[in-house]
Amino acid sequence: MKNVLVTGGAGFIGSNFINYILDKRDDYFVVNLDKLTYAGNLENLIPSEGKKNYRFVRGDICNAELVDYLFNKYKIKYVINFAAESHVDRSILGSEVFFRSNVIGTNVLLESARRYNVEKFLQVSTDEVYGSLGAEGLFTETTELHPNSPYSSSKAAADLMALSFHHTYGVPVVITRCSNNYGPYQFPEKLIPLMIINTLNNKKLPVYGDGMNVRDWIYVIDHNKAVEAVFESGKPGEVYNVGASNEMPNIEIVKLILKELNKDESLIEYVKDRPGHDRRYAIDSSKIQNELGWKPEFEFEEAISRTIKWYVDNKNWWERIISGEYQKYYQTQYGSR
Ligand code: NAD
Ligand code: TDX
Repeated sequence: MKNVLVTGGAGFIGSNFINYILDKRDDYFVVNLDKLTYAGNLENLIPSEGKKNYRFVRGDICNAELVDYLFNKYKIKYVINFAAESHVDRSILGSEVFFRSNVIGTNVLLESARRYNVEKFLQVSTDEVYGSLGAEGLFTETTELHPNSPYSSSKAAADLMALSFHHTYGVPVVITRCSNNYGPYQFPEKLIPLMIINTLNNKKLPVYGDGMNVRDWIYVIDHNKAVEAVFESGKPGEVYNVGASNEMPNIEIVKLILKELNKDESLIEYVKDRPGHDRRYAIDSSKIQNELGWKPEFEFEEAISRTIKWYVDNKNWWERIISGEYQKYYQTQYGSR
């Protein structure tokens, strides 16, 4: 049995990971430590609830006493750290909590991992640590780090700290740097779910700047299979880029959502650009493909249609979310449109 502490498992990617891994394998005992911030939602984990090899603990990864207690109680030998503040726009509105959770929290986990001699520590990171690309080229694992937002700089800091724990103390750290994810259970502050839900509600679709910023999209299950591959076979001290070679300008995604939902493009509204908005991300994932045999399996056209359908079919899930704190955030970010 692998006793794994999965942090941030009530968020978008973490919950998809737990549901996926517990469905597939019975040799993982998963302890999910999540603070349940605005982004954490236990409804995402209904498929895993009640499984004998799953426990949920509500708590903060910055709480060293609690983290240490959990390592001891559950004989934790493995960590997968998804927990983070994850939204770039929120990091621009206020950065402090990003450095607390993403940097201090990672430090607390690494300290316990060191004391309890863990066998693998997987830090879930992002392609945003590399900064922005021009019209050409791809991020490789040796691209210089150049984070541009408070969010991405906190993730880069955590990556460097994790690698230093490998170098200094021999903690078997591995890092994944993935591109933009989409899929079920994504909080509707991110581009794709926000645009789907606004379209369904006949609300304006706020496109930043000229809409020509490019992101490289991957279906969340492909990301999670990459996390599994790096967790199982990644070499300590190494970084693995994860992406599905699917670059698209934002405006194309927005138009595709409108088309799938049979709505008119007049809903599109170009709004003030995000400050410091990175122009283009694109990932070279040949290292994980060649060394660990992972490759993306989902075709974008099929997986985005399936994702849109999920939001159409799961109105209850997102209606509860957008009726709460979300309204306050929406007003601050987008005004009363
Ligand atoms: P999310 O915001 O949906 O979920 C984050 C989860 O972490 C939430 O459940 C939240 O409650 C929890 N959390 C936050 N602070 C915590 C703390 N201090 N202690 C315990 N739990 C805490 O984020 P996501 O999109 O699922 O991203 C998960 C991870 O993947 C993050 O580390 C993010 O940087 C990384 N990532 C995300 C993407 C993407 O496209 N969403 C791409 C690459 C990497
Ligand atoms: O209302 C919007 N209008 C708009 O034009 C929003 C929310 C976004 N955008 C643009 C900004 C980006 O160019 O869409 C693109 C995607 O934006 P987000 O969904 O906020 O994602 P991004 O900033 O690219 O970061 C995401 O990918 C990398 C995740 O949020 C991070 O957690 C991950 O590390």
